[in-house]
Amino acid sequence: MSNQAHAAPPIVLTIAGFDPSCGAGVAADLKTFAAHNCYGVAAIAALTVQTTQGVKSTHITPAATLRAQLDALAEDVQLAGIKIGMLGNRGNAVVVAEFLDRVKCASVVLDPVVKPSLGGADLLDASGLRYLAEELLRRATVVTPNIAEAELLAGMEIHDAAAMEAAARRIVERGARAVVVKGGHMDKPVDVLFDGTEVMSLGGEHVRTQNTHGTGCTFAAALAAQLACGRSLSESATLAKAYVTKAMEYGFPIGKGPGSLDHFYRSHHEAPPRGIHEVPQHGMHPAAEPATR
Ligand code: PXL
Repeated sequence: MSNQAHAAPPIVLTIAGFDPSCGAGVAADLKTFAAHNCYGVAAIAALTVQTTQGVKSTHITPAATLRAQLDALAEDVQLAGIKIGMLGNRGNAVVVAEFLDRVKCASVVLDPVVKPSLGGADLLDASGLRYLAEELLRRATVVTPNIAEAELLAGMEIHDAAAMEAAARRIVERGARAVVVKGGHMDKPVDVLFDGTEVMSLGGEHVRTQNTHGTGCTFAAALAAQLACGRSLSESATLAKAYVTKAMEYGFPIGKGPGSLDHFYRSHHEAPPRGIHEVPQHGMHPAAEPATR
């Protein structure tokens, strides 16, 4: 056993809900961080009972317990980035705003999760949504609503690309530093990035797949990982969209509802199989190779 110390990868925190089917929420975030060579840590804001077929119930973590998880983590490790997903209620949204004020992390992605896309129990209560819009929005580096969430945050209906841009501008007027309005549910799945100065369209084609569970969480987590690695917002958003698209293309069914993304498509489908292109030089079994980074 080697006792040499390796440098830690960037540590990225997700504050979100747990989905036992592991398609969405904290599990999707941690897989995404790992796929980006980041070390993921997590504070659980809610436990959901859900399958690939939908959210059956939610059990929100008491605010004091969420605060204790966050404070214990921040006291122990240096956070390179934070991704915020399902919070459940206003009490937990307040805990997160106060935490962001204390830790002053440079990269914070806020995914304003309100309803599960498959239907079922709400993931944030009405007063929590108001608090998110008034207080959390302006504490984030970037906020990543889908169309339904952008309609709520901007207070307008969105039916086309022009309305997506108008909503993005309104969300920034209402306090966000930057926003990506995700157009995955539109005829053309183009995302609109607005950073207060420039509007950028992130192009895309529809992936014909049923395996879409957790795409929103995965996009926000990939964005957080890229920002934590020091990339610019536009580059991070472009790379995050490309990652989600590929992970969807390689998705697979795991149950009766929409299937999982393949968060590790790069190693499953794009890396050369070990033993064919890479011959260990030391004569040991490959599993006994010393770790390298
Ligand atoms: O995709 C939104 C989302 C976020 N977080 C959790 C979820 C869901 C959707 O189901 O379950 C825990």
